[in-house]
Amino acid sequence: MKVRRDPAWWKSAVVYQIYPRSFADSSGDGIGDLAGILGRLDYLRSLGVDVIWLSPIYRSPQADNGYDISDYRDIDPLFGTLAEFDALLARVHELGMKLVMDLVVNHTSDEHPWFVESRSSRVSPKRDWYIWRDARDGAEPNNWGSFFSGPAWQWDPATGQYYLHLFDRKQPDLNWENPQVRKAVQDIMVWWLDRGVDGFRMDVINFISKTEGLPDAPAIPGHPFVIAFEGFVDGPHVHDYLAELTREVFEGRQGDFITIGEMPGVTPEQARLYTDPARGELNMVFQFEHVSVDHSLTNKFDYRGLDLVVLKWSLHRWQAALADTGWNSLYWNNHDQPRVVSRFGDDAPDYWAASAKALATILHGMRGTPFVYQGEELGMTNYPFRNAQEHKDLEAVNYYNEVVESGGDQRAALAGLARVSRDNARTPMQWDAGPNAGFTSADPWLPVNPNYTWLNAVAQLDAADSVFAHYQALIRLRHESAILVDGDFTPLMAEDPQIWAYTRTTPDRKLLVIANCGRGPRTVEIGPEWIGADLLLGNLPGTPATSTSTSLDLAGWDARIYSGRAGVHPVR
Ligand code: TEU
Repeated sequence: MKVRRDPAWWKSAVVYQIYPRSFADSSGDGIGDLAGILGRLDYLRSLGVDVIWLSPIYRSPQADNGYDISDYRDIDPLFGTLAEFDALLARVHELGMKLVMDLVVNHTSDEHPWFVESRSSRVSPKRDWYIWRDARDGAEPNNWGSFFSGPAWQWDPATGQYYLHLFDRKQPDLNWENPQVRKAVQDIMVWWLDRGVDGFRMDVINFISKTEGLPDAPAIPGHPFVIAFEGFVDGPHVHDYLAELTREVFEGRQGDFITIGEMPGVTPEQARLYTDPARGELNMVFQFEHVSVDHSLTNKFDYRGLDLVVLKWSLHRWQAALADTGWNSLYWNNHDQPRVVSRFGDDAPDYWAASAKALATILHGMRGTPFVYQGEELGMTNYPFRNAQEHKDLEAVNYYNEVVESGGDQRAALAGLARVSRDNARTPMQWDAGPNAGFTSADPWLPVNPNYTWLNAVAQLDAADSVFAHYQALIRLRHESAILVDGDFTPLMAEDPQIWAYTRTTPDRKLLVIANCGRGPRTVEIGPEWIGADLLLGNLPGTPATSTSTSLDLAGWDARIYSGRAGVHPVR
């Protein structure tokens, strides 16, 4: 019998992101690798995730930890070999999971042969594969700034022009207007799909089409270079390029694939276009609004603190925007974001576990595909940074140097870095209480968070009330409850600065997701319709299995999911 495949299988899936460098080191060089991942697949299977997304493992000079690729068809020796990749992929499939590659094609490494060729001469056949411009008045062609500080242009003395790099100078931007570039990207994707991978997470894929003429961004006083979002976010041809890519790569191909677009600055309106199935572009996008609410928009290290009402407003408006058309990705964490329990939760000992579980409950109760970033399922926290030398990430290092050089406030810069630095997410995975948290037998490339002695996988795998067990339960719920996938989303108490609550409803069922996002207890009126509702999941011991009143008494960081039947008010 022919099994009919559901093209939208990813709507009920949960994705787990691995940052290979920090996951598990089998070779004893202090850096995680593919064989290390292979050895930990049973752990992921027991967590229950469906899809594994690997941050880049291709050959790379590692200027930006692999987001600078010099060969798209090979594995970096740091991580292993193609044969080890094949073995990993085979085992992932045997265990019933899927594997997604990170596709970084807005830019390459400056050491990629395409760029080496492109910079070799102004008449090189690959000159037009990148974005080269003459100087303007003896300086940069426009005022665009790099995400990693300084201008987005690098002077090339040999050929007397600048090239564009929205990220590091070792990450030159490809020129997607050139059809040969688009064909080359399609060929890479086909090559990996032929190898058996199940899809792609596409890095900054809404940056690939730049505004005609590369106009200056509106100036910001005191800043010679500004990140010119208007110049490259959701640009003029991006939808055409993505539709073409999807058509050329996936049309007629058998299998269950997933495509996820990473899209800083994307608006809900644009996200709906990117993910409208009728347009054939992408399955889902990562938007950035909810991870931008606690810092200044022009300087991410200028930390402003959290306003829960704004955070709720943001995620809720994305739920509404993609309710009828399109699809959300749901995430708190990835390799670019500080740890959520330290950021939006409370990592003090008494509240650490409850707040990690509460935030997980809120996210996994929403409509969209949840993503879990390695260590999040253990409630891993931010690293206790004390000085500038502890930061390894080029974004942090460049920013700090810029502050020092411009005579800025170094103390404030360090405080901001400690809160927001990407290295918070990149410390090694905490497997056990042994040396280096069981991550490596050597010196790890980035220090292990000192709390690994009690915060580790082994300590949690045996405990029924662990953060890990809570993630397991949430993932199981996602698989078992169609209402979590399809149910309508309705926010409650939107203006409450401490309670996060919403309902999910289908014609015959309803769920209430409610969390107290603070230390102080709260009594919350939820109305008679929830009397008799069953507790599907809670995060504190002793919560009654059924609600018996029109109000709930919530302890600090109490989070619950109740299940009721739509239109039924049982009388007790
Ligand atoms: O990140 C895109 C991005 O714009 C930011 O999230 C970035 O991490 C930075 O914090 C901006 O301040 C993607 C990757 O996820 C990131 O790791 C890469 O460094 C970047 O693209 C370049 O490839």
